[in-house]
Amino acid sequence: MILYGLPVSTYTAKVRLALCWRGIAFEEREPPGGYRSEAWRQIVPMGTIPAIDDQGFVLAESEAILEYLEERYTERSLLPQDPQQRAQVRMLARLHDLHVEPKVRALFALIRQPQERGQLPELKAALDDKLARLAQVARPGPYLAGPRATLADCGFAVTLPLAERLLGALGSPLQWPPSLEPWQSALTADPLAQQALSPWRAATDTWLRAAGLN
Ligand SMILES: N[C@@H](CCC(=O)N[C@@H](CS)C(=O)NCC(=O)O)C(=O)O
Repeated sequence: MILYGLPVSTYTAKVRLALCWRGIAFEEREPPGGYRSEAWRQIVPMGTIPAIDDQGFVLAESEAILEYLEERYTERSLLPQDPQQRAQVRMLARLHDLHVEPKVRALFALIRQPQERGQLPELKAALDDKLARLAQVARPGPYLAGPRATLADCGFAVTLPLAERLLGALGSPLQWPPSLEPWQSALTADPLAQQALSPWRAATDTWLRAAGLN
């Protein structure tokens, strides 16, 4: 199994975390020519990372990758057995990709372009609203969908610490909704999660330092 991605990429970290939680051996490579390049678009036409190559089967889109891994490998599944619980996990995973992650990604412009930082209060309010909504939907136990990690946790485990890191660097610390605090503590104490996220954390720190932030 090859995972194509970059250390700083949040969606690469999402898939890396699933691979680590599942115990699936993989080798990580950078996309040939870089993401968005013509060379990479010959392999993944949309030019995005991550993608996997499983013995010649190439697949992009993180959620499709995670679902493929569920069907291809049965050990240490990240989906519950019960249909309603499975649906709840998938719903949370989509909330991440469609609603929460874009609000975190919107902060990237403020890191890259200091002249944009006047937008911080507005962008932070939009993110706070999404987190409050997430806290209404998810009842951490301590993972987002119950006592064990599921597909629902993979994206949020990257994106919410990233939001905390970016807002801290921009001088406007994130206030976690209280019901998400046990989830945050569970991830911090989860060795596989920490191992999977460490390349991404280091790359994020490097990115922020290069932008003159800490
Ligand atoms: N929906 C895609 C999103 C992946 C994504 O946005 N990846 C970023 C890096 S974290 C990327 O490739 N950006 C380049 C682009 O969108 O052209 C997925 O889940 O894999």
